[in-house]
Amino acid sequence: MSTGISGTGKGSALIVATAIGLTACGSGSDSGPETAAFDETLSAQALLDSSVESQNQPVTPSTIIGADLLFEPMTDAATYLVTVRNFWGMDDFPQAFPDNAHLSLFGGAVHNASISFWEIGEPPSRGIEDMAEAGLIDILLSDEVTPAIEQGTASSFIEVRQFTDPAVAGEPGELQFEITVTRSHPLVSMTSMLGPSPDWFVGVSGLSLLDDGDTAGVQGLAATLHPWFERLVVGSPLHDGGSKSDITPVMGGPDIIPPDPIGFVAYNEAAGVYLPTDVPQIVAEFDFQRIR
Ligand SMILES: [Ca+2]
Repeated sequence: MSTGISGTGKGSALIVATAIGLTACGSGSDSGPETAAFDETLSAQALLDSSVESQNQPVTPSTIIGADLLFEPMTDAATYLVTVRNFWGMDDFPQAFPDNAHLSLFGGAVHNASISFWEIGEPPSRGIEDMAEAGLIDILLSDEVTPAIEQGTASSFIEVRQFTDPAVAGEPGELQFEITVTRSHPLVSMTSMLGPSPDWFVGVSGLSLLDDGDTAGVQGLAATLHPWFERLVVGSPLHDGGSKSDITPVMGGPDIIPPDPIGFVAYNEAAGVYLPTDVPQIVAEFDFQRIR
């Protein structure tokens, strides 16, 4: 039985919402997390609790209740409003917190399972390295996403040339943009440098906007059978791109050649410094809300 809390299958983030989330969450005040120590489990449970209350009947997260859906769940295409929330701020990450803190440009692709642009535990591509070190997305888009589009494994760019503000007094910085996915290309990979930083970034890799429910892992096989999420909220850990060795939020520093595998870095509150870690620390959130 599904719990509604499942991994992406790619290890980069945590899925916390379900196909029944949108109307149950309401459209009023933002009930999102206020700190970097966001607990995805609580958030998911809150969504599920409110879903159950509003429908006054027990549901499982992958249950589709037609009357509560705003959009036909089995369409070929779905368009989402993506809200990025940046939790990186002085209050929770005080060590050398930069005056010009931001998330840099967002780059990536809508694609299928035949291609991957980055993975935890794998060294970064040139495009991902440049994104993580410099905040630039041109190599990623021109040398990696463009060939994928030409080969049919990707359907479109994700290219958002805007910065996202840091969190201030518990309020995350926000950025919004739209993406359109299709059954042939239902996956999203996108990244943005935590700026300034040596090679730290946020993002998702191969995140499916189809609700795989209990059949996760066979999405290619069963894509036609899955509904689109009405809303999906994904926490992004702070990733270490593996190509720079410094560990304070400052640009540049010594190179690691060849690059280490992509991993995690986290602000250790007790020590008051950033440290390499195997434990993901959420610094941003991507909220996918279906709008068409
Ligand atoms: Ca590094």
